[in-house]
Amino acid sequence: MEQQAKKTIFSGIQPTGTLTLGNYIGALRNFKLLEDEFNCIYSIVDLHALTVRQNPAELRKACLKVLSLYLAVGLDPEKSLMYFQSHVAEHAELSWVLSCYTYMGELSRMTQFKEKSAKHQDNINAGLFTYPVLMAADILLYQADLVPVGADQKQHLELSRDVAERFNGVYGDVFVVPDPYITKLGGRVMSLAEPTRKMSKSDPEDTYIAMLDEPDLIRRKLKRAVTDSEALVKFDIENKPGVSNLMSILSTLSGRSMDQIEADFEGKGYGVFKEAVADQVIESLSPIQTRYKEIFADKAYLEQVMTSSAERARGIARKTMRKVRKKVGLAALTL
Ligand code: ATP
Ligand code: LTN
Repeated sequence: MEQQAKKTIFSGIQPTGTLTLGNYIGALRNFKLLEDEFNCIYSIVDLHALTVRQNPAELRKACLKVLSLYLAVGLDPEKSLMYFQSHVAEHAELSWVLSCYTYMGELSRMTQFKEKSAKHQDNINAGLFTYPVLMAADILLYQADLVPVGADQKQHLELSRDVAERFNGVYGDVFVVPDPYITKLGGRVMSLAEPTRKMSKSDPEDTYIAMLDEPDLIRRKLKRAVTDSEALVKFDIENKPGVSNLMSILSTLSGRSMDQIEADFEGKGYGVFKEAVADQVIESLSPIQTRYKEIFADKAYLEQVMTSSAERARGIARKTMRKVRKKVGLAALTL
């Protein structure tokens, strides 16, 4: 039988702050699960991070931290391409071209733009507004079929599809139109303090669990997580968002079903339940933390992964960009 080419997966994580349990469950964990079945490209989207003011030294460190975490969850640089967005100039170039095929009205409707501009009122910059165009450029440059992201990114993905279809409509089949790949369970881990909002690494420290939090801290944070006064472990997002969020975390990490969790904690109260969630989170994160420490200390290895990945990524990006330049009518320069 003829072997079908593997589909391409593209995703990215911003090197802003420290990665959370939300990033792990919604993104990183799935990245690893997809590695064998797909041709995977995972970017560290450092240009996106510039939409919010960053301390240069901290940003540089955060980039290496994310790469180390990619490797610590077990991603294999021989199989998955892990590279820094800013190392491939074509991202910025395609982003400009695509911005000429994206409407102001579309960008103004993006909830993330509305949320982020409310949060950073002193710095509502044009990059924050055109953020989704750069994201579309990321995806379309690599002709990705599927994009695994948390549910919060669905709207941005729909925009990427619209822009790709619009461009293809004018110039023929230049881009693969990407499909979202959103896992149902754990697609959205919620804040520990306000369980109706997503857990976010740019929120205050006690509202999230960081992937690198020490066990004691994880326990303390979960103990303080907002629940309700019913003392009943039951999955009901509407009326019991806090408990449901903790149940989702436990279920995704342990593989236990919601029914099973409800049965296991019947009549047991929230103290015991929260301890069990903490045990599971610690058990899932600690092997990653151990590997992370080794990898982050090995700067030569990180450098080597970074360099060889950038080369490979550039090769793919260059090919798409050549096609785009030709299609839109930019004169070819043969050097
Ligand atoms: P910020 O909070 O600074 O906006 P973020 O964590 O939302 O950052 P990214 O770092 O770019 O944004 O997200 C990386 C990936 O993690 C994306 O695929 C995103 O969908 C996913 N993700 C982020 N937060 C959550 C969450 N609470 N639950 C599930 N997935 C999440
Ligand atoms: N906006 C995304 C990060 C991101 C991304 C991408 C995700 C930038 N470019 C391309 C998937 C594909 C976020 O999660 N905040």
